[in-house]
Amino acid sequence: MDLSGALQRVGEDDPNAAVAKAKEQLDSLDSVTLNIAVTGETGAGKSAFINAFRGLGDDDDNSAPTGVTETTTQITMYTHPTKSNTRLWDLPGIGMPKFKANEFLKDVKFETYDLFIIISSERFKENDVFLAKEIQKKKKNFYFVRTKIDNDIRSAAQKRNFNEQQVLCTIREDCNRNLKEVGNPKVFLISSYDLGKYDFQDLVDTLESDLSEHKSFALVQSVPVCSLAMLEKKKELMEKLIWLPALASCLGAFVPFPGLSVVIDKTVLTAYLLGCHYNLGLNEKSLTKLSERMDKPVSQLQSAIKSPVTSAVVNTLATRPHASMKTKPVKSLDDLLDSKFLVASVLNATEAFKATHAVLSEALNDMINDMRRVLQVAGLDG
Ligand SMILES: Nc1nc2c(ncn2[C@@H]2O[C@H](COP(=O)(O)OP(=O)(O)OP(=O)(O)O)[C@@H](O)[C@H]2O)c(=O)[nH]1
Ligand SMILES: [Mg+2]
Repeated sequence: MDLSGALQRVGEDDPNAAVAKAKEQLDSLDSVTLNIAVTGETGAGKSAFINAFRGLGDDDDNSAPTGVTETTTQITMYTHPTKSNTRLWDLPGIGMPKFKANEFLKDVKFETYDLFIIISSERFKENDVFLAKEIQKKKKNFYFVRTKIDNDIRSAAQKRNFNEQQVLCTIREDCNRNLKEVGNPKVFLISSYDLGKYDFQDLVDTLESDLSEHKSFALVQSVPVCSLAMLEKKKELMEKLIWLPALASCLGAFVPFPGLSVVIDKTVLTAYLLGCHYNLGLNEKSLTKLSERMDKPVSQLQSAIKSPVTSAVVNTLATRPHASMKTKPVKSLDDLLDSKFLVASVLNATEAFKATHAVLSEALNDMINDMRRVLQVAGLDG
């Protein structure tokens, strides 16, 4: 996209006003809230799903307590660790002694939630169908998730003539049998302990297409990079939006005298790149989580990170130098950006936008390639 395309997107002819508008739009993208309610019977796997969605393990700090004994007894909100305006609500299922159907309807403020996920680890029951109908009445979307699929596959694999697709198909049909009354909705089969498998990606795709543009952006930003397919999804979204920080960073670029040196707002670029780094799962916490899950040393995953931009982000974030960086000097993100703009000839608004767009695209592409290599090393590239 060139400058005139970007100006058209924000609906402004005046470049200076367009920059201000682009900043506003970036802020509003950042501040949009997404409220996902997760409900289902006790032990169904609500809390484990919420933890997985937040990229946390069940034992992490701030994770939702999980267990075989009844643990969720009141509505609890969990914010996303890096995207605090994505909220997951742990809703005890209907039918629990403490949460009878009429009390549930009274207590649950339907308008709070953008969508409902109804979880079961078995067949869906009368209460699930009842709830879906109530949600339907309130004109909200609901999605059925059949969880703990890894358990089903593990036990089925013990049998002769095991065929994974066949097992999944049988579970799906079995679930659907009880959901005819609510219009035969699609049932998403997932394992909270392996989101890269089964229907999690399909669930995210479906939610994304049902949500408004801003909310779907919040959704895709917050889902963990559990597979190569999820990484590609994030890449697509980030590339689609790159024109916005590119335009927003053209601060002072539009001086009316051609030939005057222009100013690029590095704080916008830096904030955007730091956000991408988190969203792609390149931050230390996410890599540690991935290393635990895939049983690979974190140093091995980190060795897949080759781009100067990712190293510069890590360097900018680090309070102490990283072990792998002690040997080679690494630029800060600020210095790296300076060196990129030094080679670009930025004399006017068109060139300023071209330069910020190119720098952001290249940096994003480098980070995505880093994450692709990390996934390969982790064994998640299949
Ligand atoms: N194998 C496997 N176990 C799971 C999965 N999801 C949850 N579990 C286990 O199932 C048990 C119950 O999960 P929770 O997430 O605590 O269930 P819950 O719906 O929050 O239960 P309550 O809080 O009692 O309403 C825990 O022991 C989890 O470890 C999954 O996808 N796969
Ligand atoms: Mg729970």
